[in-house]
Amino acid sequence: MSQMLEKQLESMVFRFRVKGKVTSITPFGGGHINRTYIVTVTEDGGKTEQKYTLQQINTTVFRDPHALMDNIQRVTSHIRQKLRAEGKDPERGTLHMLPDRTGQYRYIKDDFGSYWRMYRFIDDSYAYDTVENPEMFRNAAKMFGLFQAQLADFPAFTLNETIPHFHDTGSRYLDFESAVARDAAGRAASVQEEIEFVRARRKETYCIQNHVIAGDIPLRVTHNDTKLNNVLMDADGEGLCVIDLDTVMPGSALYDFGDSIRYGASTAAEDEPDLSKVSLDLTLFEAFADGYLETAGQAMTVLERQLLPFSAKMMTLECGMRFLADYLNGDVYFKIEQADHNLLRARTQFKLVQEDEDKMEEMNAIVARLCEKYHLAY
Ligand code: ADP
Ligand code: GN1
Ligand code: MG
Repeated sequence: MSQMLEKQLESMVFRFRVKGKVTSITPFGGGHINRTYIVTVTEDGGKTEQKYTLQQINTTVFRDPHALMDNIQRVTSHIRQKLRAEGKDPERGTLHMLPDRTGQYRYIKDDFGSYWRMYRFIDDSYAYDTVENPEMFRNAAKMFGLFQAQLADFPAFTLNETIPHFHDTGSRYLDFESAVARDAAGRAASVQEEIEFVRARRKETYCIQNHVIAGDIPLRVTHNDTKLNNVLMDADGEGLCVIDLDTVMPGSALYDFGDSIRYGASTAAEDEPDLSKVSLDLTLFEAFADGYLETAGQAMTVLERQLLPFSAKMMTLECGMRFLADYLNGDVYFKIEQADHNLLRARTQFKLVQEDEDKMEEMNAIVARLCEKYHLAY
């Protein structure tokens, strides 16, 4: 990091309500959208130390940062109240956003038009990029399910849609077809096989959204980006809280479940080039479904429970389409580290979709069995 950037970041820190001396600023995390820095601030000549995460919001992706921060403020306040009522520590159970110096806003707009926010860093917490064992995945599921349960009485419709049609897979399909038609980067001819893979599944892309519109599936407060590394765990591997709340919006619980399976139940990384290493691990699927049904199952409807396995396939197909569309558009959305990064990502997702299809019956049987375990209608 250049010295100039470090100075800029340091002056940004003190535009929030923070006292002391910045002793380090380090880029952190491997997200595809925002930029995150860990900031350490000391006071009393180094006697006390507090860490923060400073984040630059990607305003190309999130066009209304005010609306986004308003969502986060309201959702974290709601969870904080719940935790206090249960005698739990809100400082470890949800994110704490810092106000600016005036106390009026919870973000800063800098001279270049960029938006910044700061959270208290939750000490002794761990975020994992890969599932190390089924128990870890089960604990993450319990946290995402708990998040759902904590917000069950929050009026979902009052939240801002930070990215309209975010998990509307049918609308994502139309975006994908536009990208193919425009072929902005001249890459369509080289990915015909992948394009046809998506097209063969066009009809299914409308399924979940149609149920939501028809009212068969309830609108809930959903996280919408339920990767494993968006749950913080403590040193014993127990879940602490759900983070990365930019995409919290009104949505379906199926989005959260499906996206978690997409990312966490895969045997390989999202950008693994060797597709023979990419498959769906049913033990991990079961661990997640178990944890999720334990904390959120009671509040779910029968149709939601029945569609859990299908949601894994849909969220995976959707993400693959988004990666492929971005590849066709010339890599304008997701951060990339190599020229074909988005194509590699798309290919792992399509391999997983194939796996989901091959193992759909087994996934359905697992959910049916777990519903029996938790005495839930199926
Ligand atoms: P991104 O959009 O880059 O995924 P996140 O908000 O998920 O951004 O932050 C990236 C990483 O930073 C997380 O996976 C986690 O490791 C860490 N992190 C973020 N906020 C906190 C926090 N308040 N306390 C501790 N760690 C955090
Ligand atoms: C992005 O920011 P990050 O890396 O947690 C994306 C998700 C995708 C994910 C794929 C706002 O999430 O929707 O599923 O990449 N977030 C946004 O890894 O588009
Ligand atoms: Mg994240």
